[in-house]
Amino acid sequence: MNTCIIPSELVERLVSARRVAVLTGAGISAESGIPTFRDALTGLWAHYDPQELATPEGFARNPKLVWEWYAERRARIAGVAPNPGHFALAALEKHFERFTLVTQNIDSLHQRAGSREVVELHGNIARVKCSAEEIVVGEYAETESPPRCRCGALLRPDVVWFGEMLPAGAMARAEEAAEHCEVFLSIGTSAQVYPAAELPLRALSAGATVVEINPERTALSRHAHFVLPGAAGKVLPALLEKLAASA
Ligand code: BV8
Repeated sequence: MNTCIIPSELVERLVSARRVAVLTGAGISAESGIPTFRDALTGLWAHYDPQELATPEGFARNPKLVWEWYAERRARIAGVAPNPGHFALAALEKHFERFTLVTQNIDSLHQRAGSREVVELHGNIARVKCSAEEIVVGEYAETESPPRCRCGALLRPDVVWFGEMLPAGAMARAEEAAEHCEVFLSIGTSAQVYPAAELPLRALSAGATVVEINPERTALSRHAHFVLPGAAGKVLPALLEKLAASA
């Protein structure tokens, strides 16, 4: 029996909502065993600042170190599975006319859990692109670290680094969903990185009910209508259970 408390007023708003938008961060993948971004530095990486490594300057300074940091994270992601939080979000989709899942995560766990409309704001660690031509490269020989594109330039992860623009299409879809939803769920994010962190505030300004699911308080907490203090893997199944019972 899930003991998470879901306010009945929130359930009522969800029952009457036609469009829901969601923003997830590293916290929803924590229960799958993926360290959150801030503590993603284990072992060799313990003395590097992720905001140093996840930058074009960091890659230019030490491409081998950055490539190997991503290779290690990619290997870790390959060994984990979606958790009940991911599966609950995939199941929530069918309760609404529009359900847009915007993620800051690069781990594909939402797609692997069955979520259909996923907007990846920060790219995906499974993809690699040419650092000069910016095109995704499917096949490449790992003869050196990092490997090179046929054009001779270094290959890099197809993720958005600090100081880089987000994919225009992804941000536009995310903003549209935030501005036209009745309920916005912010799940497992410290709400510190922009422009992603703007999305719940846009939803708030557009009149949506904003809900935060996070064991800790964040910069968003004081703005949210509902703060559900718990792990996504516990709170989301409880929310789904209440909604299914009320539908
Ligand atoms: C851009 C991909 C235009 C790579 C990432 C000053 C003010 C405002 C903004 C800026 C500024 N200076 C610079 C900026 C812009 C900068 C920014 O926002 N910096 C911040 C640090 C201040 N943003 C950018 O550069 C973006 N581009 O703005 O372009 C521009 C260009 C130049 C200059 C200015 C503007 C690009 C940002 C994208 C960076 N790429 N990821 C990779 O992964 O390697 S960001 C990375 O960290 C993640 O993708 C994520 O988006 C971000 C934050 O991580 P979270 O997901 O929130 O995770 P975190 O660890 O922080 O928190 C986890 C949360 O989960 C915690 O709250 C925890 O309590 C909770 N939790 C834990 N367990 C659970 C849980 N919750 C639920 N259940 C659990 N079980």
